[in-house]
Amino acid sequence: MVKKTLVALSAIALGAGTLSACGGGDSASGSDDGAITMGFAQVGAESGWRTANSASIQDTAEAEGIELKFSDAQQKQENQIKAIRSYIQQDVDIISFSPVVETGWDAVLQEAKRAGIPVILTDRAVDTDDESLYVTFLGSDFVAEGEKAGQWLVDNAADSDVDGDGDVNVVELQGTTGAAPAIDRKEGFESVISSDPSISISASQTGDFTRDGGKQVMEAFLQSEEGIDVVYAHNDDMGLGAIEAIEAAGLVPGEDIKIITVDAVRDGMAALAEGKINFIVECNPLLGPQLMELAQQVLDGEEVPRRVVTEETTFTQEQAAEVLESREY
Ligand code: GYE
Repeated sequence: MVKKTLVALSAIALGAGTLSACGGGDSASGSDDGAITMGFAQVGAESGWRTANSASIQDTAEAEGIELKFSDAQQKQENQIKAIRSYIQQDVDIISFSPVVETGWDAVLQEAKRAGIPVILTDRAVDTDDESLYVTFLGSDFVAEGEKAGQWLVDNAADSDVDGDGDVNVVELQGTTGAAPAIDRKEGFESVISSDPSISISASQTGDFTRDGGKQVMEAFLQSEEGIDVVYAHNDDMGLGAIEAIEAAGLVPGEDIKIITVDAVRDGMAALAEGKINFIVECNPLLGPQLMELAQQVLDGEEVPRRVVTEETTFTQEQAAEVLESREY
């Protein structure tokens, strides 16, 4: 296979059909010269987490001599599907992607299967009845992340009843509607807080995993909701947007309103260490090394586990202050 340089393709380039003529013409079963070609269809660049994730995948591919075709779908499923189709046309050795939402992938995954190109899911899961459509899924346990967030709130319920009315009134900033981490982080959180009748979610809306989205939804909540004690944001970026809205309303984030988020990217950790966030559940974006190793194993014909779960921890304000300096992302 001809060695090409790492290509970053925008969704616009994909739309313009610039990829269709680049087929290598060789088989999709690994390459004779040892160089693997991977097509990676990324969700977008919506958050600090995503930026770190993309960098990890691109840097590892470069270090390992893997030829990476990388596309940014700008959080649109249709763009991801186009990208995957273009990788099939180009006859890459292996396809990986992080599905923006869970459903609606069967048709394009069938096409990859018919072309004999293995697919590795990374970061987010798909909802399908046909398990043969992907080889393995590498990523976090999002339900467990939601449970950890809920457990902190249950353990700190008395302190979190900021207005002292006997009820812990939570507003939730959900991730992208239909995305695995939004569905699972909600489910995990709700299942744990249900053990404490004083805690309830009074409003819940999507902020699409972006800082701006979190800010706008929080502004609306501050207008419509009485006595908000806690914000549960499905990622740091939305939590950081909520902080801006809370400060603009003349309130003190972390004190007047407690904030729980997921990810533990550097900006989130800095806000946690500063006292503006109260608790962060870690979600590790550095999936590049494990992904490239899995790709190599699959193309070498080795058995790989169906599910590879990344290991993660949680951070309090004190713990964030300790590790902030050495944080990798
Ligand atoms: O938590 C969020 C990002 O899928 C785990 O997507 C990922 C999530 C992450 O936009 O910040």
